[in-house]
Amino acid sequence: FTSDAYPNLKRNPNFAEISAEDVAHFKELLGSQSAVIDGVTTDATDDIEPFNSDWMRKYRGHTRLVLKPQNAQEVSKVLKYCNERKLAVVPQGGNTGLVGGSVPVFDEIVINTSRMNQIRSFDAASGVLVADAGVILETADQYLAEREHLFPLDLGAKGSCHIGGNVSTNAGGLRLLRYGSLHGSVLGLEAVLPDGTIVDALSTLRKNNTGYDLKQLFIGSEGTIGLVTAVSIQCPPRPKAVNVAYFGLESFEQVQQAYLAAKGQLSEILSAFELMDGRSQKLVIESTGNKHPLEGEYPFYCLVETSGSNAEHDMAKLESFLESVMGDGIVADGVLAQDETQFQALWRWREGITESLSHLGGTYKYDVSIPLADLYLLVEDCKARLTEKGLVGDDDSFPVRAVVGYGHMGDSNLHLNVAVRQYNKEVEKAIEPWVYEWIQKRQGSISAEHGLGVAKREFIGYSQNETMVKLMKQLKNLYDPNGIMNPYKYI
Ligand code: FAD
Ligand code: 2HG
Ligand code: ZN
Repeated sequence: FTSDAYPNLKRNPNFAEISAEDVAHFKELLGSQSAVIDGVTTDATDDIEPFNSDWMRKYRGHTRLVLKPQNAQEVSKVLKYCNERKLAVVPQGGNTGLVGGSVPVFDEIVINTSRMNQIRSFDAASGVLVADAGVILETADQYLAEREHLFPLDLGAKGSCHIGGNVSTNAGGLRLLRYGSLHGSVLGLEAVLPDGTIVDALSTLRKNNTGYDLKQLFIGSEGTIGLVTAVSIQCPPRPKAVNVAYFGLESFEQVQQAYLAAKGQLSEILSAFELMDGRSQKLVIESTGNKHPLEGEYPFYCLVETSGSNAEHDMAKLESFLESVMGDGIVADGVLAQDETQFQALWRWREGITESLSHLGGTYKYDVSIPLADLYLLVEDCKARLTEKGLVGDDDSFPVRAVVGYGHMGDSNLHLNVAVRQYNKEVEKAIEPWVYEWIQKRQGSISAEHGLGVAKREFIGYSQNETMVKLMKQLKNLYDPNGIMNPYKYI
């Protein structure tokens, strides 16, 4: 999978190589013998493999050292030492990132946040949660559920990803439409700069106009300027009633009409509007063996969720929405979840796509933001291009197994995924840079929510102009003059 993942990259000779003295030093820094077993892993055995390999098993690094500090003070000591020694590092949370950003490219030290996993405080009146960066998203949400609140972010990787990783990638997820971006809900954070400075910006205030809002720089910076050690976040009350509808449509034109109708009719209770194409749903059927909720087959499916305070009222609204769009011939067929089990089952048709694709071999992923009217055209054009080049087909002689489109319709965010039997340069060349040019022509973004990592590092220019890239480089140099933080990635 990985032999040619980084054809244009060479190890930066300015970085030092880890010595036995370094390892001894880290062992001393991270505490007693028993803590060290967990805290420093030095064997290049199976144990270290998961830290070197990304979720897609597409990118693989060669670290021999994983450090698991327990707090900002330990991170500070580790980073200060690395900075002085010019040892390059990669911050790593749950390692669910989809752009190869969370694993080393060469021998960078992995600083994993899994032992920084404490909830620090929660204030029910304000809804502000303060937690360590290594708290797993689902754990944070369960903690909040017990207190009738909700983490304002949800995504398919919730069982593994860390909230520090979420903030560092500015993850979008399934309900951004309702709860907004982390740039709005994160109130503060604590981070450590490469020189060991602890940035205490862990404010719990909703409003704070006292100078530059520096915390925003860490949101989405993918570990390139510092390591986030804690987050303070505004959490809404948990909705008392959550309902979901799943339906099939004959055209993308109708998908847009249904979205418009949902916004108009469900307005304040609308909490998700997700799009899945027919091929993506067939893949879920093939990999799970589950029976599809609708009888007929359609080229498009949508999942609509409402979250409100009155179950009966919300259900009546959702029923009347479904009746109206079916009556108007916009939606061909649809179902409503009648209980929690059906609710979860319907969501799995959307959340399970990434996992289903992973069973096919490799996947080229394009996480794009484009004006709504053209959202699905990208999938059609890509399919046509690969067909014309003789790369897609049903039997084993064709390298491409599926071209699918799905995503967060409500955010104009499409996930174009091209599944291949194995990673294949001919396929990659047929898609890139064509796909980026296609997006640029429509003033879109080549990364709506997953970030740039190593996968999109060369393509930032398709979405950011020279001035913006220059300013980013200046910021990077200011925060990380030795360039030790997540090198070879986008900046
Ligand atoms: P990692 O993968 O460990 O790291 C991601 C990046 O952040 C790396 O560059 C890393 O160096 C950096 N980083 C991690 N922790 C820190 C830290 N504490 N300080 C500084 N830098 C850090 N993403 C979405 O936006 N929306 C989705 O709907 C979505 N769904 C997904 C579904 C599945 C099944 C999978 C596998 C992934 C999905 N993702 C989605 C991508 C991924 O889960 C998110 O990007 C997530 O936020 C990454 O969190 P993590 O803890 O796994 O971070
Ligand atoms: C989703 O929305 C995630 O399901 C993953 O962002 C998308 O795998 C992908 O391309
Ligand atoms: Zn997504």
